[in-house]
Amino acid sequence: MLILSEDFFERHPNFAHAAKTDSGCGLRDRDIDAKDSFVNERNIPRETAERRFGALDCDSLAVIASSNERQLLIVGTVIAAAWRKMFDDSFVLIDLSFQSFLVWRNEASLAELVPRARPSRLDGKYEFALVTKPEEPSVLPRPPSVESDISPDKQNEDGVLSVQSLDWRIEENASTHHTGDYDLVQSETPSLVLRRGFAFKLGLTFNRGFNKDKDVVCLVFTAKDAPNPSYSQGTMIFCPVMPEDNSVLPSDGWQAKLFSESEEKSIVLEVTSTPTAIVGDWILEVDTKLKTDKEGQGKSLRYTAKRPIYMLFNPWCKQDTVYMADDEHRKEYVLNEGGLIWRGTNNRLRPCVWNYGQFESDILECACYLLGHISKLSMVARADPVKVVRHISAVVNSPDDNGVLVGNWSNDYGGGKPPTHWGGSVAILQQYYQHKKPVKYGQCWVFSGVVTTVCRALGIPSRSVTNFASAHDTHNSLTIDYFYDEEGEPLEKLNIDSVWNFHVWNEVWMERPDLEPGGYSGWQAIDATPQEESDGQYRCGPCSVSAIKRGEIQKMYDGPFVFAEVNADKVYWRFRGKNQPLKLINRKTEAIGQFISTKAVGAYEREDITNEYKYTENSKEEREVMLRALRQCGNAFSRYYLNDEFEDVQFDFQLLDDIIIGKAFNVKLTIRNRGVEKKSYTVKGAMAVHTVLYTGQLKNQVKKERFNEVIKEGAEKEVIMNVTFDEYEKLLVDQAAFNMIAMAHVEETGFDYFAQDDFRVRKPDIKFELEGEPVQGEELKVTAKLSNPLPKALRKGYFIIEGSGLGQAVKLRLPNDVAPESVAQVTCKLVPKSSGEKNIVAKFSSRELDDVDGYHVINVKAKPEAEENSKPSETVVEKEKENGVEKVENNTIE
Ligand SMILES: [Ca+2]
Ligand SMILES: [Ca+2]
Ligand SMILES: [Ca+2]
Repeated sequence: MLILSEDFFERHPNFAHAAKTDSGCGLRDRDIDAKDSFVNERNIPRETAERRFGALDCDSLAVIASSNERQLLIVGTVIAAAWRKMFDDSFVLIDLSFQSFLVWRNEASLAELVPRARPSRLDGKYEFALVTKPEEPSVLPRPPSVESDISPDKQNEDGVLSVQSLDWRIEENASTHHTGDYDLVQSETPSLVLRRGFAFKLGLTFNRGFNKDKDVVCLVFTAKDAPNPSYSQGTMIFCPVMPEDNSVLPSDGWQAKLFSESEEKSIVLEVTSTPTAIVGDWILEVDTKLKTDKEGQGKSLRYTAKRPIYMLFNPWCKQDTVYMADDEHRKEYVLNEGGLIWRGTNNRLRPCVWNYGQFESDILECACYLLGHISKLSMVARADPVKVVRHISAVVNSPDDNGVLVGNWSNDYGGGKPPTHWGGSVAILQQYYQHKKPVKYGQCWVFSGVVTTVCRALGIPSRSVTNFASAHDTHNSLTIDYFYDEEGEPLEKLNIDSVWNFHVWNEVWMERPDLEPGGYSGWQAIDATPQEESDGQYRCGPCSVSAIKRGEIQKMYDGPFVFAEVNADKVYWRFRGKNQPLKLINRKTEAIGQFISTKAVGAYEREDITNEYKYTENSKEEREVMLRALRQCGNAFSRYYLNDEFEDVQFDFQLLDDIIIGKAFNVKLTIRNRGVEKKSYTVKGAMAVHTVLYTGQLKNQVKKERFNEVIKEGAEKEVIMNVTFDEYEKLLVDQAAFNMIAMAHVEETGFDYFAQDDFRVRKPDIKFELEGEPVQGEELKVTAKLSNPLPKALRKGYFIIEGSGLGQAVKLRLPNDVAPESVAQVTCKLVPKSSGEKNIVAKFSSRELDDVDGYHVINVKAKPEAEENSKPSETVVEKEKENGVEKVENNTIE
């Protein structure tokens, strides 16, 4: 048994990411299968399993998480059906016994990944213990809190050192940390704004001289909002002051070195934070005591700094994952307070000035507030720029969390300012920080402007990016789908994808240790405009721009959405109903994603970054990337599109017109190897025909055949299943409808094909022949004919012929059976009673075939005036013998 705690996921972001993503996509079938078979194979009583696992339904759990080549199955209990619950405040169990059916390489790599894991197995039984949160990591002993309120005069020279004042050395530190522009630094009572990973100086003045042989001074930094500050989570840092020449300093933690003892009672310290420190505001305390005092004995003093220290990301520090090498780039993307954001259309790119103002008053405080007080971002996650920017993309919009800006695209901006009102982020963030309520209103460029400001304020290199003809793919299909009916009319209800004239999002610069190896560092797209939910919240990214260019859409986060924005194909479908295959009728591959624009470094000019996101339109590479992306995409539209447009093996399922009852029919699947990849493919599959009820429900299987074909390079094969009348006769149901299905799987590419179609078994029509012109009151000789479609004789057949204004219906029995393929024929004489358009209707029934009908329209001429009403209305049936049909004696309806 292995027990992992929440903080495992904090320390191993790869795992958390993989697991969370799978949960976001819903469980895959194989995960469910794995879980079920685990339970079944081991005969775990269902009841126990349910108690242990929570409800064993699809919502509850079992997910395969992976880290590079290693995989493991995580089984946990989720009290609520929500996945996040599991990671936020529940627990996760991992059972080594899963290795029997999982790719779990060895325990060594497990141990390496999970240093706190404790494997054990109880008597071969697979026991799971429910373990809630791990014990709180122990906090290092602190001196009792005694305020340093003793005046220096009273202090004995031999007493505990007492801090009298603290010198932030603002100017010097702001210069080395590139933070001199912050309003916080420039104010009359300045605060220290630092970038992590760099050394800074602190001056301390004591009541007496510092004696390194006698005095102990320890700096204690506490992340301001940490609910339970702890050393192990990095939310409480202890920095004992070490002599400058100390060689046993820990190399990976914060350090405080004695820099100089310039004055009698003062010392200067050089403190270095780690490049992985938590970003935000910190409280500094200074603990002092005498070395001779034993632990817990003697007097200690604590001095608390009045103002917080702000710790930022550090693009100047090579060890920080937001490191940016080029100084000009840092000036532009971190320090530049102004910029351009493009709007307009792809015919008219319109640059608009935007004041980011990341150093203005309240902006950094607001950014820290957004990290700490809005929505959920754990303290530990605040050290990770990947999590921080994902969080920013969520909190800059108001849904879910009462974040900064309310989006409004209605043209009615009552109760707020129209999005075009704003010329920068400062007023928005100041208003938000003052009232802690969402500001009205924003659209994409406003959301993006605010995100740039918040990121730059926190030290994350960031820029606003505009994409023209930007797609909004609502299905994660990577296609902008338009549906038309068979008349060519657009189906508005289905047409929910859209293309925006322009859309603005952000790029942030950082490494992606959660995705590497593979080259995913550099610019990452994030998008705060609330468009689609990502794992249950309106947020988007960070999504590696290099991954998008290579079509690797499964790389965290929201690859399909970003890919579609810049390079979806526009696809036009013919939609013929829910159960019918979609037919691709047209596509446009170059329309989406044009002139992707951002402000140039060091100049008020446009830089085109379209080729950062995709290869040139019309190039071979651009199509290859689309193919790669579509193949990773599970969406049904993508699969249809793949086969129609990309797959080397193509399928065509021949749709059947209605067939005449009695006839055999073929179900035909054509498989073609396009030969692009110059190889053979093995295609396995099945075809089946079912009868269908009037309600569309499948009833009986008529026939099913499996196939297994090798299709050589460039070859084409037809797979045919023949269904005879004998096979379907007995299964004919109401309306005589059938459904046919073809399923195929290409072994080499993993492509799955599925198509189905409905068709009807139609009965033949009764045909009519007339002798002479129909005239009112005159006898009309009508012959009705029916060709026997069945491969068997029709017994006890009869026709019923009638028509409006043509007198009583007549029933005409056939004296003999009708042989296969011969024609049953009856003739009768009708006398139209009135003139005008009339219908002659005939019905045919027999033992073998019934409910057959036909009709014929005649135009009855008015009779000459003189003869009107001279004859009685009457129907006469002529006795006749023809084509095996004997005369009919009776002319009454039975
Ligand atoms: Ca939000
Ligand atoms: Ca779509
Ligand atoms: Ca394209």
